[in-house]
Amino acid sequence: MKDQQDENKDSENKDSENIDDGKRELLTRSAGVATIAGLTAATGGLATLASSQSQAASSPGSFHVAPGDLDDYYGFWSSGQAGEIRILGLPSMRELMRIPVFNRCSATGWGLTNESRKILTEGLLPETRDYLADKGGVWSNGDAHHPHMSFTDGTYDGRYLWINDKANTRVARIRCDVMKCDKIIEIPNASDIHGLRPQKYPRTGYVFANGEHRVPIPNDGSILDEPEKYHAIFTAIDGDEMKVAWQVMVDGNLDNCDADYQGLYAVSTCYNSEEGVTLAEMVSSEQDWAVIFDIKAIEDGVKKGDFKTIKGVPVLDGRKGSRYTRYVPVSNSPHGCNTAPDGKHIVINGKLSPTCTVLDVRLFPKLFADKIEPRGVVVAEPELGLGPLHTAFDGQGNCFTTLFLDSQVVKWNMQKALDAYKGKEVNPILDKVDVQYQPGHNHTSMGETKEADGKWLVSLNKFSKDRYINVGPLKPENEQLIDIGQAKMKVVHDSPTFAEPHDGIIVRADIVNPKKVWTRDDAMFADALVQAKKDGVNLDTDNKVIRDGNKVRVYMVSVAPNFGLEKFTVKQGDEVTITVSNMDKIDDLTHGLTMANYGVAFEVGPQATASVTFKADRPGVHWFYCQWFCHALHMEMRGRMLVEPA
Ligand code: CUK
Ligand code: CUA
Repeated sequence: MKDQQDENKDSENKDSENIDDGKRELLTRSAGVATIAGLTAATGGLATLASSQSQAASSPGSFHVAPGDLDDYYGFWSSGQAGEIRILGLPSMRELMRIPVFNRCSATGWGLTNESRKILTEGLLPETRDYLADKGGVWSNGDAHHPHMSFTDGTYDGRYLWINDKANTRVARIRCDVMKCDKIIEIPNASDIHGLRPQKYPRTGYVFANGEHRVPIPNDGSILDEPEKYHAIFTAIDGDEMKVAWQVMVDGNLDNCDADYQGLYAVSTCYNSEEGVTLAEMVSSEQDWAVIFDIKAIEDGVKKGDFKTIKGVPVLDGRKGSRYTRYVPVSNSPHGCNTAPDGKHIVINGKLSPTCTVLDVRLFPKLFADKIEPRGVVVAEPELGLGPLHTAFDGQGNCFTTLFLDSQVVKWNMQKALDAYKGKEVNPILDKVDVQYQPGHNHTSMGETKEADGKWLVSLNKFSKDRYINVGPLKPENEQLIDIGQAKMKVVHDSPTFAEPHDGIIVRADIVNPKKVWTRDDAMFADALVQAKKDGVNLDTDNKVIRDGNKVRVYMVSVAPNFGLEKFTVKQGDEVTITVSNMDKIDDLTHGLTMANYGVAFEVGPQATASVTFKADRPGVHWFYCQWFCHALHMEMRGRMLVEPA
């Protein structure tokens, strides 16, 4: 028994050593950032509040989902530089599906099929399309940070998800009925879309997207090393049309954003109010801003023509002094921006400051009427710990903030923070729990809606270090499930994940109702249907080869375990389009088509049609086969493409 205790103690020590190492490392790395060193002393005392390291006992709110049982929530996770969206089940934290968006996908053919290439190219700016012309035509990377669902009346409605691409300045939409991306647009005049949030009320509506990095507008080479002429842009996208509705030019740059529950305002965090281009310049000032956008005033400005049309979209001037914006001073380099489910408060997370700044949206009209100073909308500023990045909510007045440098999540009470700001002697901090290690985003079940239910919190930790058996120098991230159903938070599950979910949302399962099979008239393959009609082909029944000059269109039906054609012949140099319709009606009966040694592979879901076009420039016998294990005779589900030498 004693041995056991010693062992536990040893591993506890090991853990805390590792945290300290991490902290030290990160602090040293940011040594140039003078403010951080100062903050250590300021908040050192809080460390004693940290709850115990031991997390051995299982939680009363059970996270265990037995084999065959279903999860209560969907998790929609971003994947950072992997460029996709992942669907998880919660509380089990099992990864259920991946939705390719900004990446290429070997399994589904995303980026290769005609249907996906249309989505990946139709929303590009003409100059980007030109740039990509000799590079395969589509971007093959993305940096997906912020997945958020469409809202109706302050809560999720299960229609769409939107996500940003920081790498190539895009915003994508995912249809939740089939869990596939159906639109991607490149945002003009901005550089590197970061923060993204849909309007919560009355419905989405606008999707707000922050251009993070400042660049010349237009960025055509006429201005280069003159940073004072760079700008950052706030964009409102019409989420139904997937078109830019309007843009607002701001001072400083933009980081994260959120919308209110009234449909009147959006708020963005702004770091680099200094408008610097080097690290030292960007953190030189003690103060940055939260920028508030007055949606109605902006819409009015658009109506009245108070804008410049740049690259086809109305751009309004929202720099300081504009009637469209207000700049609320907050401490240096704020990061997360989170609207509380009470509909009244927006939390600005300090990052370099150990504090969060709470804004009261009910005071915004007064601010825009110039009846109060910008700081007049600040109603609380609790000191929470080192490196506050993002805040989530339980719907019962409590907030959960990730502390990147402290490797902790802190639970604090909004009312107590408001009282403390008014001078009452109360400590808003209720609890702290260690997480492993360095958390970025966190999210509570339904936490960004008015239906926040206070059951689960997930902390998305950037470092896993020693939590898993070593897989080499590149380590997984560590996502931890935390039971927040009781006064004290409890970490109940570790879940490794590949690079690098920044953000996720946890949606009650009853809100999301995807189809089990496609419907034959789905817009996703409407073009294939049009072409088939022109060719006199019935996609549902016909197996035909149509020659049209050096273009060959091959139509096949697939029904397990058969392709409709056992072979077809083309000439070397032909442009071949293969269109496959999966006429199996059974739930989960997916087929695929892989053309051997041609780099061609794609998924065809039940009742779906998918197509791919390639040049048959390699003569010989090429087997095409189904790569989705579909039947006892799956291996036999294949045929030949015979390519006659030129
Ligand atoms: S950002 Cu990554 S941890 Cu892109 Cu939402 Cu804060
Ligand atoms: Cu069809 Cu395997």
